Amino acid sequence: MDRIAEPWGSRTPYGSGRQWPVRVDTYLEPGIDEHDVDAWVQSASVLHSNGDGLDIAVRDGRVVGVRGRAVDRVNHGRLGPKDLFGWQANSSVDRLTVPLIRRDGRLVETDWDTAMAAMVDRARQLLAERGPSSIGFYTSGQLFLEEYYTLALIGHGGIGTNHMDGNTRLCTATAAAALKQSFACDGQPGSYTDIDHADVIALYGHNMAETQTVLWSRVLDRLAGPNPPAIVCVDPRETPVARLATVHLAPRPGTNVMLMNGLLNEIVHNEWIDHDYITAHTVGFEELRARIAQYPADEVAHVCDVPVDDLRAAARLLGRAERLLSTVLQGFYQSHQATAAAVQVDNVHLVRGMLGKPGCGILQMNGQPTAQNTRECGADGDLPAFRNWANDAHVEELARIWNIDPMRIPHYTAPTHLMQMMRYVEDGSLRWLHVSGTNPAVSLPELARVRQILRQDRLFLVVQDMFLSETAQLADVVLPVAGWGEKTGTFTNVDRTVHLSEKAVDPPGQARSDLEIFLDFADRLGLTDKDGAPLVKWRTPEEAFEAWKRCTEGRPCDYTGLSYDKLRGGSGIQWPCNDEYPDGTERLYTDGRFFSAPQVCESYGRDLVTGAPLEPTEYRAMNPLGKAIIKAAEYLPPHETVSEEYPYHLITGRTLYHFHTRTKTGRVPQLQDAAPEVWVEMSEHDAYANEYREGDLLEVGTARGSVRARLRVSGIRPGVLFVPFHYGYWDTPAGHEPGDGDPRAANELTITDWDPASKQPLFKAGAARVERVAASEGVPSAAPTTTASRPVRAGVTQTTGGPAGTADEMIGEVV
Ligand SMILES: Nc1nc2c(c(=O)[nH]1)N[C@H]1C(S)=C(S)[C@@H](COP(=O)(O)OP(=O)(O)OC[C@H]3O[C@@H](n4cnc5c(=O)[nH]c(N)nc54)[C@H](O)[C@@H]3O)O[C@H]1N2
Ligand SMILES: Nc1nc2c(c(=O)[nH]1)N[C@H]1C(S)=C(S)[C@@H](COP(=O)(O)OP(=O)(O)OC[C@H]3O[C@@H](n4cnc5c(=O)[nH]c(N)nc54)[C@H](O)[C@@H]3O)O[C@H]1N2
Ligand SMILES: [Mo]
Repeated sequence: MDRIAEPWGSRTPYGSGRQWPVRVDTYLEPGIDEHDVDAWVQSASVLHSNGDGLDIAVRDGRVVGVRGRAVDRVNHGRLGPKDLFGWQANSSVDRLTVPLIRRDGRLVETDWDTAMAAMVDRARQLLAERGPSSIGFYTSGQLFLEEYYTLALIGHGGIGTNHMDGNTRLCTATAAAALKQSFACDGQPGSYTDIDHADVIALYGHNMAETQTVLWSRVLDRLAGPNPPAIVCVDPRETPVARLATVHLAPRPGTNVMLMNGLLNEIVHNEWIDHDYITAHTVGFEELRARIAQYPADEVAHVCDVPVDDLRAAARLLGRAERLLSTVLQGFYQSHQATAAAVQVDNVHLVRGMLGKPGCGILQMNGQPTAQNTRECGADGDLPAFRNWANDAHVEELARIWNIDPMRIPHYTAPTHLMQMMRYVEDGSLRWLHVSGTNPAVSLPELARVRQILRQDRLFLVVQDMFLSETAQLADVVLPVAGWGEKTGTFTNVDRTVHLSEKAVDPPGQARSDLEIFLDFADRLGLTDKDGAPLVKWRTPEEAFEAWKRCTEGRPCDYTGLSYDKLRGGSGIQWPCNDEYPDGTERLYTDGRFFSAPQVCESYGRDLVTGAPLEPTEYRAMNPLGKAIIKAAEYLPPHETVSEEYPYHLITGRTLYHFHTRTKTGRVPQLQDAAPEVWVEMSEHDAYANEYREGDLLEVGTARGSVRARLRVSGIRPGVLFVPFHYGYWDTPAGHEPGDGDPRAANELTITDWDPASKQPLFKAGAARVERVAASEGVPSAAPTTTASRPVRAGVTQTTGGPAGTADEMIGEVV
């Protein structure tokens, strides 16, 4: 099957409460078939958060393909287009293979000793002259658990800086913040198997069809089977999810809280609620009831600009569902009032008592493959294993595990979030920044400012990457890393499933794993514990994993029952996994018990409007018995909104075929050809009003900058523009400066602003104008036709992969 043309593959229908059938997807390099493969090495996908289990095919020391793992609980053998083809990026000719160092303004090749010494010398000097707060770490949602835990120990316990964050700040900070508000602790309550049982599935700002393609196949198979679930979709674009929805609400961007309050008001007003559950297991219901009463359906429909009948229809589905599954992602997390909106989805479940039972799940989704681990391990600034920085007993316990003085672990205030770290770099207090596995020169908002900040002479910038990314091009030292398939480690997906990913092949040239680099860094800095022994007490991934297990003992994310051996051979396993739950745990909160007791909880919560952390005493007074917390929120108008000068709402996001800044997918022919260049989506209504045509070259401008892109007339809501954020400048032809000449990165346009509670930047909340630069001459834009960017008019060539995009499917029992 051509899996570029048919991203979700063949249907294997199944009914409510049944097992999702197995379908094993395989793609091998042309000319290779299964018996040419020397070894199949166990792993899982790292190009999204779904965690599709797969085996890597190796021949002559090279990766030659992948095959889905039939036994894995996540995918039952299926793979998506990025899973099938994305691995080819590993063998690109332009991988980084030796360290680079800046000399006389230019990056030149060097050896590991010189590169590491430069980085360590500068860190030492700054520590002596300016202290730990001059040092910062910015990591990823794409490394392995073992690497994050090591980095967290070095940062929190060794150097003692509070300036540590992950690109999870841009990604799933709001998922964590919402879970901390509602349950006082991170960790997804739900399970993917809830799809097998649900009678209503609600997707809030989540284009699952494009961003977790295999999870969407599971939904498609339910839709094709007996007793299909109803689908509620909340998204201003006509995504593949919206097209199959029972009710599609396409709200005005930035009005999610208004919409949620309206839905909750309908649900509560109609008494579609579980009073016993509310009384036994929650606090805060009366405040919610009073708040949402101020959001009558007519007014909500007006502000959100959705038909009031659709609003009521959606509320009825949510209110009468017997098994409700909700998923939330960037349409909420990166929009105005992110945490407040995401929390209202939790509230729907709490007032309906729809939690901890088959089909009744909340998935405050992650985006990146290992984002859960960034958060768990504390590489995002939180303390490891969901410890509470504001609880001295938690800090002392961690200090005991690490054998250091508790005062060495910064906990005087909340960890510094990335946008604040960038500000510290800008004003010169942060002078040494280590960036691993992320490309901020494309993925952060307001790129002109970001480039200026990262380019400063007084900043010492270290970038650890597989490729010479836009960010690496600005670095003082570039360290070449081993990527997925070239190193061993574990990672955890959205529904808490832990997978082992084994090393299949050697990395190119002198590249080293992130773990090896972190260990070398700690050694060279001479970091020690309070007895003078080396601070980091492990050398291998498996030893790091064993150390992590000890750190999680007794915490919500308890890994003590897992081991590399246990993760080998079968399916991934969901945490908590310990003596009590030796096979892992399908759902959290099954008995209405939470991790929210004041002495246990990870967080005391924050004010949703100001973001101020609650004091321990305030939390104890509010939730002394450790129940779930129903937190009401008022709707506030967005900071930036449309005006005469900037009449369109601008939202940004993804397409099915690319991953982020394309450092991998842009190097894979099947994926790059499916979505070769940036485009801008506009409704037919707006195109007609402006006399624009499909394929016209438009300039999209905001108060920050501009981007040139060809027009795709799509099913997007009138008044809204969409620009995918994948297109940076690493493949800019020689002689062009990134950002000059052909501005195409969506983040040239986006605003420096963030949610007060989660500190997640607002990538989907801006005002823009457009003008035409050149007419199309009848040539359509190159945007994919299989996805949300499907053209409204015929005449655009369909997106296909041809023979190169063809992969095998085997439907049936376990092979
Ligand atoms: N193909 C692919 N898959 C990926 C990734 C990728 O780059 N490519 N990245 C992974 C990562 S890290 C992430 S975080 C996830 C993201 O996965 P998603 O969140 O599903 O993807 P996005 O396209 O960022 O945004 C989802 C939707 O939000 C809608 N939206 C915008 N503004 C609003 C609003 O105000 N209200 C509402 N209700 N909706 C709005 C957009 O129209 C868009 O369709 O995907 C993961 N999977
Ligand atoms: N406008 C706009 N901006 C956005 C978003 C949006 O929707 N709109 N979404 C935001 C979201 S949700 C996310 S997650 C971010 C993503 O933004 P980034 O994190 O900047 O995106 P990536 O391209 O995934 O960058 C990861 C880098 O890590 C490298 N890498 C891969 N594997 C490894 C490894 O094992 N070790 C090391 N050291 N490096 C590795 C890759 O080559 C790549 O350069 O973008 C955010 N920015
Ligand atoms: Mo993300």
